Amino acid sequence: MKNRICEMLGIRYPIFLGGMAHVAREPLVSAVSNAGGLGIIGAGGMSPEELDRQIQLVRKATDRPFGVNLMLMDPKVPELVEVVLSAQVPMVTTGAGNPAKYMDSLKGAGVKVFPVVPAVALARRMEKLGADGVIAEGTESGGHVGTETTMALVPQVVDAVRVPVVAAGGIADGRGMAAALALGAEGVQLGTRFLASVEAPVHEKYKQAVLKASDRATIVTGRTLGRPVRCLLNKLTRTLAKYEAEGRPPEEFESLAVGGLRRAVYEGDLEGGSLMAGQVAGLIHEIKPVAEIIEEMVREAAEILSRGVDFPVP
Ligand code: TUI
Repeated sequence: MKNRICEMLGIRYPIFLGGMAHVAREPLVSAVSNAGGLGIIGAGGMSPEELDRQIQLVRKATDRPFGVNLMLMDPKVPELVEVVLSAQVPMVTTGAGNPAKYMDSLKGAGVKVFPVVPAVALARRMEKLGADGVIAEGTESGGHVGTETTMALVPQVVDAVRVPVVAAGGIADGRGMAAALALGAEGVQLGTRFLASVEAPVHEKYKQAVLKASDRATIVTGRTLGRPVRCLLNKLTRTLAKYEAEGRPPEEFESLAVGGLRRAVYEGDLEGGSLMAGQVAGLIHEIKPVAEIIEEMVREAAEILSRGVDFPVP
């Protein structure tokens, strides 16, 4: 039986590139699609013109399917949806909010929609509204996070919906992919692993910071303000955590945090930037080409899943 996600989207492997704002752009997006996964343009922080240009660049670099991620806290989402529709982008993922008000226009145009869901209730609502699949993302992820872990969330979402589930958060290699499939997911989405790739258009210092990270190198800040974001610990995130603990006014937090992701991605500002990364940063020891990451992951997952067990089966 063929994998439902591969069949629906016309891809070889059920591996999505996380739609990371400022990171999931050309040439990373086409590298993932050309390697048999699904490249996804992170439209967060883009103008409609920039998104249109990125779509054209991806189309020049690959004939394979790709998607666009809409970061729903972005006030420009309605215009970005227009760009997606007029460019006939085949699939969209959404994050950091409820995409209900865009579902009809996207589905009406034949766009496949995979909302990121941090909880079972939203997964059910999205399926009712016509989502083609859902991405169950655990709190291990980098960037904007929910509260539930991938290990606990994925099987609960799998039990709650009939559409295919993609697991995200805490996956960086074939072991993680095998685990996700064992939990009932039919695909995986990776961000941090692809950020630390040769093709990621990210400052070298940011990539090196991911390689240096240990298991406890990340922290979530902004939960008390309703915007929980996981980043590598550095001067900025330590200060933000201190401001929150002291109950300082949100404006003080915001004035430090604003522009943090741009400082990390474009300037490699290791102390003043928001180095968004997932808990798997500690698992990543080498910057590799995307095709190698994908091939190794698929081979490792298949090998693990073909093993028997070393205890008696009752
Ligand atoms: O969206 C993400 N991760 C992100 S977005 C982002 S951009 C950013 N830039 C600067 C500061 C802050 C953010 C960085 N990382 N992941 C998908 C995701 N979606 N995780 C959690 C959710 C989510 C949360 C609540 C999805 C839906 C939701 O619904 C709430 C509701 O309205 O029901």
